[in-house]
Amino acid sequence: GRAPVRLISICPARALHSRSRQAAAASVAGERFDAQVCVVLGTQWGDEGKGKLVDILAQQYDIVARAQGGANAGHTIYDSAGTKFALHLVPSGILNPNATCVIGNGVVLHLPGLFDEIDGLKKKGVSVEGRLKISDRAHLLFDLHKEIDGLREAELAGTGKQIGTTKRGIGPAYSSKATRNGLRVCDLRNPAAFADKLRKLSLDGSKRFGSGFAYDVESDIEKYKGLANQVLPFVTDTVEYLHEAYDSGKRILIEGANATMLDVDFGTYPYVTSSNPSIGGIATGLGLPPTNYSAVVGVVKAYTTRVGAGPYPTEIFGDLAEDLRAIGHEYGTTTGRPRRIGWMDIIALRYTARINGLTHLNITKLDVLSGLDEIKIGVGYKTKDGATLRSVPADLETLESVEVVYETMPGWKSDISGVRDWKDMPAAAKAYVERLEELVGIHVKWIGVGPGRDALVVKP
Ligand code: 2SA
Ligand code: GDP
Ligand code: MG
Repeated sequence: GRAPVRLISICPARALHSRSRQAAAASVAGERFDAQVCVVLGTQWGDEGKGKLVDILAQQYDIVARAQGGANAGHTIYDSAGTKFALHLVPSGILNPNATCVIGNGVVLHLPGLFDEIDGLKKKGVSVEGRLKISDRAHLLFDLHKEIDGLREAELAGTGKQIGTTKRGIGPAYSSKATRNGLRVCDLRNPAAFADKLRKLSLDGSKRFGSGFAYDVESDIEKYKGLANQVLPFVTDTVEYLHEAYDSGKRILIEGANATMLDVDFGTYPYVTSSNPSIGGIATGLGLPPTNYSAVVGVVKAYTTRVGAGPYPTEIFGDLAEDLRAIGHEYGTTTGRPRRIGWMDIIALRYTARINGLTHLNITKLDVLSGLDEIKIGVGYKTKDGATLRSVPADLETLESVEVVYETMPGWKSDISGVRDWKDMPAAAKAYVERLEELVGIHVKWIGVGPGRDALVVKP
């Protein structure tokens, strides 16, 4: 049975309201993080809590940039007053009024969605004017891409092999980019050529999907005349902007979206997203080279979750999964879908740590595990023929059939959501974090103990 004390951590806004808390939030990440360029990446299947760390670190950075993905991403953050924000395209640095946010060339951009998001921010008192820069090389994601996403998923439904996409048009938009018939933000500067290219793109959709393809290209062409006027003031050459900022000593924080196990190259293909949420996608998505990165922080949930279909070796079912889902609020930030739940997977984490060259870890949602009698850590994959795998296999048949070897550690009974100092952490919680650190071989710098800005422990 689980101790009721765990339910306390459900309320995110708890005790976040006072002014003194706001002051505390300013230094919650610890002393100034000594990295001129810091990259924050998801190390599992997404929703590790990247947005929260980016929001906190943004207080120490001049620029916060997104490099890949689109509005499939959902980053939930709470400001110091406990107000909730769900961001999709706008970088999670936007709540810091001193930060300039950049949407890089690697992002696929749905303009109506972007302006809805900007309106939503405005209603909550957050203005993006003068602090949002959008790459003129970014590809545009149109309603036609969303429609194709839905049509493809519907086709796959018959085979039982749906990806479980967010239906935000991500795969089709990156397909257009790779097919070389996509439209870019810079195309908005030339309305006649824009209209011509969009008609050609639409024709491609109707050839492939026939009468099932209901996209009204002419009305979208009209709509984009207005959207072009709206967006062009934000548009710039972000490669030049970022390099000049870097050369003048400005501090740049890069926010990864999705995660390496969903990477189109390294993830559980085809159950992946269509970008590279790993370190390479940061370089291609911004034009800022890896030799400029001084820290690569991997965000690691203390357990794992996955939304969408695909292999998931450490998945948990039944009451425990439901319990963790309820306490951790494990529902999609974009779609509201329940997330699948599992134990920590060290084989996958070591694999993603290697690929990304991680320098630090942020363990998140440790509070959600409070009250468990024991906690499992997946430390090995055994194949049907008895072999032990040292890394994540490429083929899904093997991955789906592995037997996970677990280590079991004792849990802790007390609520840790109020802990702010490593020395106040229960011994069993410390032991769990230290064991993860030892298994992955990378220093854990931050530990999340709640969704609020102040709910962070800096580990010595
Ligand atoms: P897509 O839409 O083509 O990128 O979907 C392909 C796969 O990638 C997964 N994916 C995600 N997984 C976790 N979180 C994501 N963002 C939202 C969130 C998800 C939501 O923050 O909660 O609200 O459902 C995200 N975006 C894409 C997706 O589930 C597919 O497995
Ligand atoms: P992202 O996609 O990686 O930015 O993560 P999401 O925002 O989609 O999902 C993470 C969820 O966990 C959000 O609802 C956060 O508010 C919440 N969260 C982040 N860190 C913590 C933590 O340390 N403890 C708890 N309980 N919740 C957290
Ligand atoms: Mg998310």
